[in-house]
Amino acid sequence: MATTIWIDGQYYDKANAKVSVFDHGLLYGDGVFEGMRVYNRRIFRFDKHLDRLYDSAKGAWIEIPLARKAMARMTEEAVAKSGFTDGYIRLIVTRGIGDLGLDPRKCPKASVICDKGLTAVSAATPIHHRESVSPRIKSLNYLAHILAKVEGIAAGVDEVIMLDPAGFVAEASGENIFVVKDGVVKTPPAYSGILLGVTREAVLELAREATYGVEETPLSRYDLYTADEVFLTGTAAEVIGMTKLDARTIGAGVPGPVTKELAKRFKALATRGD
Ligand code: PXG
Repeated sequence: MATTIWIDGQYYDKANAKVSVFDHGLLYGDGVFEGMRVYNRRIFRFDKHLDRLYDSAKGAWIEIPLARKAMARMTEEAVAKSGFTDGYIRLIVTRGIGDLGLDPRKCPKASVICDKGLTAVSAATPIHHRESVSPRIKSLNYLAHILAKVEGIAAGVDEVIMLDPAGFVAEASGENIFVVKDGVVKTPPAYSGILLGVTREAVLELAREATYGVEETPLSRYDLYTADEVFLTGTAAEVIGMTKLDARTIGAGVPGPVTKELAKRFKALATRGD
C-alpha cells in the first residue's frame, strides 16, 4: 500500500511527483481541488465531489482537460492501485504551466493531479474574516483561511470561525458550521458565502431523516454563543462538536445529543457508501 499520485496521465511515487515552477497553481494559487474520503474502498458521494470540481473549474474559467467519466475512472483506478480500504483522496486541477504574469490565457492546458494520502481531523473553536474569490469555488487560494487558522493557533484553540463580510457566521477554516437550538438544526444558507460542503448536504439530509427541524438561515456569533450545541462538518472532520467559542462555553460544554446522533448517522451513511 502506498500513496498513489497521478499527474496528467502518469503515475508517480511521492519522491517523483512534481510540478513545474511555472505552474500557475504554484505561482498564483490558480486552480481548484477536491478532498474526498474513501470508506470501505468506496469514495463517499463521489458524484457530488465531481459536480463541485467541474463547477469550481467553470467558476474559475479553467477547462479541465479530462472528461468527467475519464476523471472518475482515473480516480477509481488510483484508489484500487493504492490498496487502501480507507483513506483520503485529493484531486487538484491547476491552470497549468504558463508564463510569469497573471493572464490565465497564457496557460494553454490545465494540469490534473490526483493524490491519495491519510486523513486529518480538525477539532473545534473561534475567529474571523472572508475573501473576494467566490467561496463556492473550492480554489487553491486558501490564504485567507490559513491566516484565520494562524489566529486560532496564536489564541491556543483548535479551530476558527470565519465571518462573512456582513459579519454573519460563514464557516470554519475547512468545515461548515451548524448550531442546534431547541431541537432545530440550523446552518448558514448557500448565499452567505460558504463552500457548499458535501458533508453539510449529507448532514442536512440526515437531520431531516431524524425528524429534527432544519433551517438554512443566517447566523450571528450571538447565535453560536447561545446555542444548545454547535458542530462542524467536513470531509476530514466528519461531524465534530464545538464546545467553546470566544471564551464562552457552548451548551453543556460537551458535544451534545444531536451532534452525537448526527455523527453516528453520518458514520453509518459513509461506511454504507450511499
Ligand atoms: N468549508 C471549507 C472552506 C472547506 O475547505 C468544507 C467547508 C467542507 O466541505 P466538504 O465537502 O469536505 O464537506 C471545506 C472542506 C484538507 C481538506 O485537506 C479540506 C477540506 C476537505 C477535505 C480536506 O485540508 N475542506
